[in-house]
Amino acid sequence: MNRRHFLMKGGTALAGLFLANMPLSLYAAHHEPAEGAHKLPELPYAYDALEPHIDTLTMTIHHGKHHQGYVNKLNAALKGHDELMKMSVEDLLRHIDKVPMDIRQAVINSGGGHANHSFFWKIMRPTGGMPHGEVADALKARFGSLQAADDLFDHTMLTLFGSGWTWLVVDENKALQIYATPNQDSPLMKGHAPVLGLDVWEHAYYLKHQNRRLDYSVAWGKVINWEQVNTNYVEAMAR
Ligand code: MN3
Repeated sequence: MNRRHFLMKGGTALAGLFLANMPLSLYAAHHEPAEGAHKLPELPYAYDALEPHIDTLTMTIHHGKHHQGYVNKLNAALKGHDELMKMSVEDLLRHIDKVPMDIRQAVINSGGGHANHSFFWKIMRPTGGMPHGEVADALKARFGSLQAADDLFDHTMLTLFGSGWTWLVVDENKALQIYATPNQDSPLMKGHAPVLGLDVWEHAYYLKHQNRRLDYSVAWGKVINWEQVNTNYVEAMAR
């Protein structure tokens, strides 16, 4: 078997080299601002910064249209619920059983979409890198090796039917788990803390990779911000 080393593929700083010469303003300038407490976070890098691994047009639409859409729908769902509107989206999801039934599924979908994407942008960066620190040690201890963790993550991602996410989380017993969730369901709803997550909706990869989900995961493996992933792990263990 040809092993792909998705978690172990060091990144390369090729940002910008393959920048398509396209009018970004056509996409970026037309965000509809959300009415309400929740806002679209700025990306911590430019739309073209993850090229050639994650392409500029995908990033532009994914952040400016899809993520903005989740923010807008979350604000719309919470309209008139002033106490809920004051809560962070993470706390809403952690306490989803307290959200009234008539808006609960909307908060799961749109709040989950907002939280998941806000998390996702932060665990990528142009220079990628290799797993290191406490999270690398924990992956080896839990799954036997980084390769075994990599294999399980890819298998979980490839066998997810339909749209959803693949996660590495710290569970309620402070143990690492790898699993998939459907749609925009957040691990926060189970009391789990996300450490690493991959968006496996087609909008995340179809423009560049079409139906080749595995190619997408390999490309993504080159732009993982392992500093942030390690921070996520350390903070989850300290909670
Ligand atoms: Mn997405």
